[in-house]
Amino acid sequence: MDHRTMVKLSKRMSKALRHEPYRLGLTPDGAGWVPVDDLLAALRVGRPDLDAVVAGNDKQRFAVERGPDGVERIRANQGHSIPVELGLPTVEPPPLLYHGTAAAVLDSIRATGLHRGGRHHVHLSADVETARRVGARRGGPVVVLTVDAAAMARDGHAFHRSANGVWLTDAVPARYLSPGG
Ligand code: HQG
Repeated sequence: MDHRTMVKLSKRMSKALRHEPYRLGLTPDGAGWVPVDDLLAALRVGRPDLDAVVAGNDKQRFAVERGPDGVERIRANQGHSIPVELGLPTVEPPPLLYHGTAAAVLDSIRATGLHRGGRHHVHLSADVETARRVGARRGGPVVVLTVDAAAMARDGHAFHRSANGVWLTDAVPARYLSPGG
């Protein structure tokens, strides 16, 4: 499969597993898993293509495993808007984390902090380069904010790390943010 086709299928899989499973007749369990065969049927794709996307995905967005019932299942590692409980443990974050976003929303973030919007968590990156890439998805000028994760953890904010290395927290009050990364 060429790169473009792979990205297209990855986006369809993300949409199906994170945002619109019900529209496709899929019913994820409480932790977001659906049988691989159901996803293949819903998206009308073959197993080799799905495997190629899971294995070759630049951000390791998907996990495939055999469930307790012996059925192979798949879920998105993060980024859901449907209600799921990923069961990620609370972990100690590194002292600093980063958030890349559009320069246009900087004033709003300064005023009210980072909100999770339609997703379950605010997404933070472990390094500046990744944060810059995330912000660049919006088009236009990018800003990278530094998050004082150590202070947040000290103050009782919980952090989780998704299977693909994205740092997740409920919200980041403005006082923990500083411009630049
Ligand atoms: C912004 C991709 C105004 C926030 C990425 C962001 C990530 C505010 C947008 C993952 C705000 C939400 C998530 C406030 C937050 N005022 N704007 N107070 N608080 N925002 O897409 O972090 O490719 O839900 O800055 O790599 O951009 O999908 O979050 O711009 O890991 O796997 O509200 O999505 O992963 O946008 O990206 P998003 P995000 P995938």
